[in-house]
Amino acid sequence: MGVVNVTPDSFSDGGLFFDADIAIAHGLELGAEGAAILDIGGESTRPGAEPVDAAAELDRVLPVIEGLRARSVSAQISIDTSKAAVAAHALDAGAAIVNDVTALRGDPEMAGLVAARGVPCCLMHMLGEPRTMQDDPRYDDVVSDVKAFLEERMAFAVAAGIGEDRLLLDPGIGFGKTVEHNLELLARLDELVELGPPVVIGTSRKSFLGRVTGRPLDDRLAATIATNVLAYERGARVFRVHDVAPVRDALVIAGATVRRRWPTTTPTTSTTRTLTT
Ligand code: PMM
Repeated sequence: MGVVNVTPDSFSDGGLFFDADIAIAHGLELGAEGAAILDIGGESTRPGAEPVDAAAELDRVLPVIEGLRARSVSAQISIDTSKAAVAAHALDAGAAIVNDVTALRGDPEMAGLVAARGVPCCLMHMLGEPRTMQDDPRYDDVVSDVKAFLEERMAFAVAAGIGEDRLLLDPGIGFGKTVEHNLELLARLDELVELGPPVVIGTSRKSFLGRVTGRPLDDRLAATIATNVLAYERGARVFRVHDVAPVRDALVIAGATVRRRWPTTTPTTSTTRTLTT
């Protein structure tokens, strides 16, 4: 999953793709690099970020979704929003997945919309809200607490009419978590995989990588790759990243090693070879 943040203030790429044409070109590039999903977001969720209203968010994301669809991008488009009105228009414009960092808690209309449209939906864990989430987050046991939260949100989604087979789960790395919490979640990701739905992981360039390696924002690719490969090995299946090409290569070789099979072209095709020895 390649990230296209159409915001002036996102954590790592804020302002870079705020212009629709530049965002579209970037999305096409990530698609060409092998992204199966492009995650388009119009509201920053960085720690301390102020919310934006639906109209402003739509002005940012709709031209990008329409532009990508008009250029027949083969990747599926996911809309990163917690507002039902934004999701509805994005789906009308050709998005096919809803990525809701509030796990259907942000807007009372969201669950009904996702159920009615029958689209996949990512439920992400966040403690508190972006403005305050990094103010001394605490858990009894972070993995058990996040697991219980995701289980409860799954039940809520299913009760609202969303098929369990439409759900994706995400522990929300960096969303109300200390460095230790993030490391614990990654180390024990297999416990969240037990819940059933595919697990999404988003570590790309995040600040805990900088805290651990001492690297600035623009020098965290190696750390991003390491965490994604570990997450893959522990069962994660969707990897939300800014740098698609290098992470794709890392995941292709990780997958080939685990399965002893490898794709002949890109990870999005089904043609595979099997080792005979
Ligand atoms: N992280 C960000 C935004 N949206 N969605 C999901 N499902 N998982 C994440 O980890 C996630 C997200 C913030 O990262 P960015 O500002 O670098 O895009």
